[in-house]
Amino acid sequence: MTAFPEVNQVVFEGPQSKNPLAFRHYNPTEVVEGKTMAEHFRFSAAFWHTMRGSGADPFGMGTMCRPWEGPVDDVENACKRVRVFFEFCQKMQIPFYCFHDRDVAPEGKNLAETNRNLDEVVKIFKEEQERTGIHLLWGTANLFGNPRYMHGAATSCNADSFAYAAAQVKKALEVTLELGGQGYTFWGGREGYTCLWNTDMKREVDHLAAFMHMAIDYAKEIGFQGQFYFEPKPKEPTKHQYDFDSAACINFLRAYGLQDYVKMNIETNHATLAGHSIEHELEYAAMQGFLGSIDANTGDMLLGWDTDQFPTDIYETTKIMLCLLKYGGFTTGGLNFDAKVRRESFSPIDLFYAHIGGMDAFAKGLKVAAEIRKSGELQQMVAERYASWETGIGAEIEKGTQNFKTLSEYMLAKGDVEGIVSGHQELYENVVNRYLF
Ligand code: XLS
Ligand code: NI
Ligand code: NI
Repeated sequence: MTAFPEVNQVVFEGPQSKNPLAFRHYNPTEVVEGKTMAEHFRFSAAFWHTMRGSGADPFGMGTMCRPWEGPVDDVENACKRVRVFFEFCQKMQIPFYCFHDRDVAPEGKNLAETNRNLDEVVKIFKEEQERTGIHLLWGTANLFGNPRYMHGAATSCNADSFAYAAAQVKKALEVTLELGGQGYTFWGGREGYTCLWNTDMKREVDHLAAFMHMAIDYAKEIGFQGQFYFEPKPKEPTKHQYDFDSAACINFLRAYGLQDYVKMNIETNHATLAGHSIEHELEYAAMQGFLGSIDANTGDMLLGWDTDQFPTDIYETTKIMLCLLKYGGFTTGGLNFDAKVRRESFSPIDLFYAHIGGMDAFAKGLKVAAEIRKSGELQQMVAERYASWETGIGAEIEKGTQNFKTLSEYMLAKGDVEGIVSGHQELYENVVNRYLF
C-alpha cells in the first residue's frame, strides 16, 4: 500500500532541473567543508504539522485532503498514519523526525488508557524505524492543548495540572528512550501569563525550574542520555511567555542550575516574534555554548503571529548556515521543519513541494555560506574593524592588566580617542550579495 503513488524517491538532479519533485541543491552525499550535506543538516520532519496539520484556523475548519485518514481518530487510524509518515520521510530522504505524544496517539478516557494508546502506536514507530533507518531527533509532550492546561502546565496555578504534566513527561521520556531519541524538547506552550493581577510570577517560574529538574532526574534514572532542549518563544498562546528568547532562557537555566543539562532549540518564526532575527538568536545561544537544534520555518513580514511557513529565503538560510559553520554545526541537534503547508495547499503532493523547497533553500544557503567563508573576505573586514584590540592598550585590556586608574592615566596623556573608522555596513551588504547573485 502506498499513500503517495505519484511520487517516487525524491533525488538530486542539479540546479538545471525543472522537475518539481527533485532536489536542485540538496545532494545528501555532497561534501561541503569536510562534511556531507546529510551530516550538516540532519533534516527532520515534524509529525504534528506534516501528519496532523488540518488547515483549521480561527475562522474556518480544516481543509486538508488526507486520503489515508479514517473516519475516527482511534489507535488503528493512528498506526496507519505512522506508516504513511515513514513512507513520506523515506521518499523525501529525511533521516529524522520529531513528535509530541499527543500528535501520534489519541487520548483515552483517563491517563492509564492514554498511556496504553501511546504504547500501541510506539510499537509501529519502532517497526518503521527499523524498516527505514529513520531516527527520532527529539520527542516532546503536548502540555498545552488539553483544557487541563488552560493556566499552563508546570506553571499552572493548579497543582494537579503540574502533577498531570509530570506524569505525561515521565511517559514521553520513556517513549523517547524506547525509540532511541537523540533529544527531548521543552517548549513552553502555555508557560507564561496574560494578566499579572492574577499571577504569582515568582512561584510559576520556580515551578517551571523544579519541573525541569524532575525531568532531568528521571532521565538519569531511566538511562536516557539524549540532549534536553529549551525552545524560546516570546508570546502566543500567552501574552508573556517565560521562555521569551535565547537570552531569557539562558538566564533562567543559569539561575536555576539547569545550564549543564539543557541547550537551546531555536525557531526562526519565534525569533522574529521576539523582535530578533534567527541569526541573532543562534549567535547569542552559540556564543554562550547553548547551541542545540533548530526548528526551521519562517514567518510573514506582514503578519504578527507564528505562521510556520516553509523557509525559502536563501538570504536567511545563508545567515543560518554561516552561524552553524562558524560554531562547528550540530552534534545531537538537527534542522527540524517545524513548518506547515498553507491552508489552501490541501493536496498531499504539497507536502513534498514544501519540504523540497525548504531543503533546497538550506542546501543553497550552505553552499553560499561556505563560499563566503572560503574567501575569508568578510572575516578579514571584521578583523580590521576590531584591529585596535590586537595590540597596545586594547590587547592589554583583554589580557586583564588594565583598570580604571591606568586607563584614565592613558587617556589623560593621549587627550582623545584616535583611529575611529567607518562601519561600512553597505559595503558588507554588497560583499554578501556578490555571493548570492
Ligand atoms: C510552537 C512550537 C512547538 C514546539 C514543540 O510554536 O514551535 O511546535 O516546537 O512543542
Ligand atoms: Ni517549534
Ligand atoms: Ni512555533
